[in-house]
Amino acid sequence: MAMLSFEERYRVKGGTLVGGELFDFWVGPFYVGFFGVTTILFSLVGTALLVWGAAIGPTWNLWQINIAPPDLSYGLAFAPMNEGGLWQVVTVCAVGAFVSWALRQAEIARKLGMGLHIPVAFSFAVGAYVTLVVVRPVLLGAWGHGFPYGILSHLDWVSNVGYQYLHFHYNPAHMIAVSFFFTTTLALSLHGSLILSVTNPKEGERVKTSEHENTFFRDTLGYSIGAMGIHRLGLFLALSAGFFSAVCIVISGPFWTRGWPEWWSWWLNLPIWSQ
Ligand code: UQ2
Repeated sequence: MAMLSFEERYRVKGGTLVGGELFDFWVGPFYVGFFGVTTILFSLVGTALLVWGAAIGPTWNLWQINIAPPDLSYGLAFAPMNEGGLWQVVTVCAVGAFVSWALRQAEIARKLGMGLHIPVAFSFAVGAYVTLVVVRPVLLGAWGHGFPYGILSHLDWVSNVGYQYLHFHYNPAHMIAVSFFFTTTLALSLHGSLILSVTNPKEGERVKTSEHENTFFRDTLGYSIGAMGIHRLGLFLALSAGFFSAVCIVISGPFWTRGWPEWWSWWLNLPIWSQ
């Protein structure tokens, strides 16, 4: 079935979480819905505020524009607009837009009778961002612990926070997150290359079958994880990468304040080493 006629047939009413049939319509190819409207509103307001912040700031240089969180002395209070209040409102808009987007995905999945895997997966990315700009700052008692919105400034923030713990690569959750990121690229490179190798043959040759896919990996590794399995593995690896990234930053400060290399002294302090 041609894609466009499929879409026509599956443009069904219902499945909405909020607003009944009020926003239950399409504009061109796009489903609108209540959360489409809130996504647009939050993104437009947030983007306009970032541009306003650039306008009242010292530079239009795209790399150097910086919308910084309030000074630590403001704690968890509201700050004046030009002293970090802008960052606070932009953060509300960003969280509002990301959550709206996840709920719009959920509504579309419900309409199509699909599982909620996509909004659940997207929620891990949103959760990592919320951990950085809400959860960790709240646990540390000041919005000033959020990261600044700017291309170079957020890189400086990552570097500074890393050095605050001497050597962030000794953070055990960071180690796990990095391992999951690399394993994700391994899994997708195996899967992407396998699928292209069987479905994109030379001119005049036949497309190969799932038996070819299984046999290739049984011949090389003695094991094939299967067509469903590789996607379950990929989702698990990717979500774990995002999850452990959030864990590694939220434990830095709230649960461990010294250098991360020192955390490993638990190993040297095991009773088995004492004479
Ligand atoms: C596979 C399979 C696929 C695949 C891939 C494999 C037919 C189309 C890539 C091979 C994957 C394995 C053996 C798991 C590798 C483990 C890690 C942790 C990267 O068997 O089934 O389906 O795409």
